[in-house]
Amino acid sequence: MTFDLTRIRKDFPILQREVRPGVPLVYLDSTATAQKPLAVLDAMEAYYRFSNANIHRGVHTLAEEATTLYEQAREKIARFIHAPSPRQLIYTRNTTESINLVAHTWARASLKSGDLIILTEMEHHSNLVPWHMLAAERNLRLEFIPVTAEGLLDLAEYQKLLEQGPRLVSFTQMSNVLGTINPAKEMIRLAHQAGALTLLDGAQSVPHFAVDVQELDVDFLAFSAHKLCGPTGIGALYGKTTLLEAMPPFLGGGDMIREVHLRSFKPNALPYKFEAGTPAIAEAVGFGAACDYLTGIGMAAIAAHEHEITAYALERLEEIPGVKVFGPGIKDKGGVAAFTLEGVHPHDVAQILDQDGVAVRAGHHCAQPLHEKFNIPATSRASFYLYSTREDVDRLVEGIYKVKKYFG
Ligand code: 7TS
Repeated sequence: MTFDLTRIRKDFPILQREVRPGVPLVYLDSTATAQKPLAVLDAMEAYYRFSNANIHRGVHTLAEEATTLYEQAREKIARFIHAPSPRQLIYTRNTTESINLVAHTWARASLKSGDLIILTEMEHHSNLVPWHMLAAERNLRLEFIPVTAEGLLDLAEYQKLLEQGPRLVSFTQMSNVLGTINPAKEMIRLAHQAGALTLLDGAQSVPHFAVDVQELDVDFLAFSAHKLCGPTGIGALYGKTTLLEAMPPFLGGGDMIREVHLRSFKPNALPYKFEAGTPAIAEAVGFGAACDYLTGIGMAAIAAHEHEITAYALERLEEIPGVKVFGPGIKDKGGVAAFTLEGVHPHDVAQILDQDGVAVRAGHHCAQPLHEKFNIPATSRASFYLYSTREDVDRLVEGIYKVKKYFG
């Protein structure tokens, strides 16, 4: 199958809009959230128009249809990450909630005072703060794999940290700022060798290249639908069955129980044990449709396209005097280009680019410690996805030259 960029762009109605009359949108903020194709919008609308009902509770036709759609979506998402069984795929609200779920259940039940968790300096706040909170409660130790000047993880330091006998190694497969794609498989192997469990933050990896939980042998994987062309409000946690079965439930309420008495309850089987209350049903349907959509195009083709666009973007950005792009070279980098422009605040860069319809994000991108490491308060960040074009990059570059002119 060939990668037909023109066709793909037609699948995304929002890419046809103008930000202001005569100013077409150049969307370069897919790392924050991806745009949604018609396949996802239609699946969610069809669910509400024809099949809306609460799940797992009714015998009527609509309730059965809704339940089937919800569970079929789970199967699609589980297949998307090559999970052995859909029972291992728990719906959450997003990556953040998936990580919090592991912190509140497995970690809270298993870790004791003095136990060590290894994280990295490039983590998103959602893979830092849950551990800060638990560390304060349980007197845990947190150590961080350093990031090198080029934006790679220092694996020699990682090996040294492993000698301290950590219980968990939790890290991102791809940085949302540097774009660094970490050697997850090898890092997981080393963690296991040291007797630790592993949690992979897949928020930026699962949308952009094929992630196979069995090949990685990862214990937990967290990701969000909205970054892979699905809706907001839903994400997933994958876990190994033995771990999930041994973990206490997370939130209490309807659906997560097998039986309830006035003074006791018995938790439900997997995956329902972790899904309390009426879930995001339409969103689950949209999540499944998004996985189908990406699979239909092919994750390898998507990754190859992003690689080409990112390589082009790096080449063009680096030729602009005063621009510094953070993170490794194209060999180790996904579709993210965070940069500074000498003498101009990143927010001003983003604001002026917006006048030309170019949407980039500015700030610390929820990775403040990483920015502190590089001694900068913020960066402007352009990010790419399957629908990004070379023309998008050209418009970005033209915009940056305008910013330079504006600021003299
Ligand atoms: N982990 C990484 C690596 C991320 O990039 C993000 C979101 C999250 C976790 C949290 O995902 P959520 O769906 O739970 O919010 N990153 C970004 C970003 O870079 N700009 O906006 C959100």
